[in-house]
Amino acid sequence: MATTTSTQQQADVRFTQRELDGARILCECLIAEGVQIIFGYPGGVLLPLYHVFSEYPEIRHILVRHEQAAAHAADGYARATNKVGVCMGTSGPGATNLVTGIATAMMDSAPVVALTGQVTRSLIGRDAFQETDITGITLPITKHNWLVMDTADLATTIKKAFHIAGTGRPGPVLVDIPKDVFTSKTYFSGYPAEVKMRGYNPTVFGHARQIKQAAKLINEAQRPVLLVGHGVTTSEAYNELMELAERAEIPVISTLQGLSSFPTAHPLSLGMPGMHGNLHANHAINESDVLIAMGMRFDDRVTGNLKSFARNCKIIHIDIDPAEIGKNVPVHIPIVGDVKKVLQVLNLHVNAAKHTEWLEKITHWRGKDAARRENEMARLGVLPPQFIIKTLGEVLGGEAVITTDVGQHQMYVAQHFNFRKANSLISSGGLGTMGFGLPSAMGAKMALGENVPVWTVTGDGGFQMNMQELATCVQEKINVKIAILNNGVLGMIRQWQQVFYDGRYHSTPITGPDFVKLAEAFGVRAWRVTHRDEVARTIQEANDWDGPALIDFIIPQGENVFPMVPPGGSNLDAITEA
Ligand SMILES: Cc1ncc(C[n+]2csc(CCOP(=O)(O)OP(=O)(O)O)c2C)c(N)n1
Repeated sequence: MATTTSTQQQADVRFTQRELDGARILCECLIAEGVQIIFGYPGGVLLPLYHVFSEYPEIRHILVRHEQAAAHAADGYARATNKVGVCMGTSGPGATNLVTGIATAMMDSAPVVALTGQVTRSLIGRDAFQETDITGITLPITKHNWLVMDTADLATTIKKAFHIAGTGRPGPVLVDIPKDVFTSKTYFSGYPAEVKMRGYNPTVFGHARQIKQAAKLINEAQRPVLLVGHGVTTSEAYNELMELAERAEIPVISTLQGLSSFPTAHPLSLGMPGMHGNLHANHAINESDVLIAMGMRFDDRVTGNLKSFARNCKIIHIDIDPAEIGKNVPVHIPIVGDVKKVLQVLNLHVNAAKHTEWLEKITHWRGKDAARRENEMARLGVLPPQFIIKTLGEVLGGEAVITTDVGQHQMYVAQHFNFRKANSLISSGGLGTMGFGLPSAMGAKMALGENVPVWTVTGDGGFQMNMQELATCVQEKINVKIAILNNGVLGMIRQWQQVFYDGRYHSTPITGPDFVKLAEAFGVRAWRVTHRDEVARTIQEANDWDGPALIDFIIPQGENVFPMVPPGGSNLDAITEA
């Protein structure tokens, strides 16, 4: 009897000790998950959580100036490290402000957990103040989402959220938490060690027979081409890709997202294909007999008109997401699996080979392309954007990570930056989100630390979409560098108006503030550059500056990105001047 009582008493003590409110449970879970940084913005329903944050100094909360930036920053953090990035917003407007960032992460397969506050459970469905059905809104742009209706479900839901975001094909996951789920208490037995979800079992190892078939096809190929995308980065398959390319002497073509997975200067690198890609890359795909596509999804910006894309070859497609296989192009050998794991086996079966004739043909095309580029550089004025990007690559010497916004400058980076470091380009390719550049750079910088310079290259339009984040950089001491290619227009849209809409430039001239004064008003060091001679020196100075810095490069208006494949056109019909 006495023994029973004492056990009961002990259990009671433990019970009360481990009875926690939802806010503290969430913090315990995030710490157990290894979360060190959350990009967020408070609001009424989140206050119980912000109230307890100071008890958990392991978690650093970065107060952004707009929730969209929180989502992009979490995305940048995730892409830079392949770890899950975390962002947070309050119910209603806070949650909807996250939406663009969540959709961006979804389209580019970035692992993000978005936490949103929700109105109290009893108010859900009553058009309560700041109520939004955020799980409904984000259903098509998340890998999965939950509304947590019971504090007792919080820990397992968070475990599942991180698991889903970071495994298989990475992607964003949203967890919506009502205010009174944060405040009500429950017994917390610790963060679950593992999670089982019926119906969610990503296939990681490719099918052995298909891998062997693929190797046979590669061994017999006369004109093979590798077409690599973001999946190489997410699975960190850089060495395996290099081994395959060099052993079997196969040229490597990269989508925008795959660009930094293979060094630009490598003799086998053909750069980017597609709408603004290299002509020689498009020709090589067209004339290849075996196309080995991996971790890429045959986006229309890559393929151009599908009727004329890769008509003369057999296609091997390696991708972790089975839904990608056969979605846009018919595939001869489908391999579902993680690119790294598949290549590790594939490489065992691929023979050493030389493709001298094939490479000579490509060299011939490449020569024509190089001549076109030289002509382009020669005719350009005092401060051409192409020159700035080339110089940026030279000054930074392969150390830096570059994020971009969306527009002409993004394509100049893709075409002219010399990528030497694996996973050094972070850009919104799938959704093409203006405003991505600065906040994603903030996330990447926080992830990578002091030794890796992080630069964002942005346009004067895109920068104005999230320039308020300069304040975040100053308050939180985030040492990012910003290069604005300032042409006074929404350049890429103006280019389309020039080429396809008779040059009627409606709503594309765009004014901006004096970016140098603006930066200084925020407490950011800034320079204006108007001539080639100042470019290298100023980049070096900004890079060496111990704090956030901005360069306003005044570039000519009306400069265009070539080559350019008209939308819906064949990649072989690229135009090279307007
Ligand atoms: C949020 C958003 N709105 C609109 C667009 C359409 N868009 C694509 S490029 C572009 C112009 C970008 O101009 P700027 O930022 O000045 O860069 P530039 O093209 O001049 O380098 C626009 C409006 C977009 N991609 N994202």
